Amino acid sequence: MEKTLVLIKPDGVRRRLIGEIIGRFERKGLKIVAMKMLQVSHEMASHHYSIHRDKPFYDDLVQYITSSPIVAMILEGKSAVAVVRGLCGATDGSKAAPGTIRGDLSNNIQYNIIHASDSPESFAYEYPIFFKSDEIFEFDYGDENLI
Ligand code: FUP
Repeated sequence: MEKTLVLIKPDGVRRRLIGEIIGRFERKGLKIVAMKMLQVSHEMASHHYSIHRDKPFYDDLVQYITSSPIVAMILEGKSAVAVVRGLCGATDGSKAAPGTIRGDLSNNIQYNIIHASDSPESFAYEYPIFFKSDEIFEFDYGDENLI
């Protein structure tokens, strides 16, 4: 089964939206195989966002993701990368479709609540920044035949 990394960013945590967001993933049938609350360091942020290093918004992005705790999780499921990106919606909350997390909960491109890996390759690069291998679980919910 495919895995993807999700970060509930500082605005999502500070706006008390953790439960709302996790509930959407659970209801979709994704499996939470790792989860923690943590403070992102400058070093972690620069590693995670290295692809954006030359962008004009890079400094603001690093300042923001390190400004207060986040919730990181790894979700597993069929086509998890594409399914979770679809649930998140477009990057800019003011343009994201209603029904998506950003479309329903954000109206801003920077404060857009959530990060999700955009490819299996991105997941492979990103997840070790946040999780050690023994923090990722293998288990069955028991409802897999119904999802
Ligand atoms: P996404 O894959 O949808 O999370 O978006 P990107 O990888 O393109 O951008 C990463 C983050 O940079 C976004 F979540 C928000 C921020 N960003 C800006 O602040 N301004 C921009 O113009 C584009 C992205």
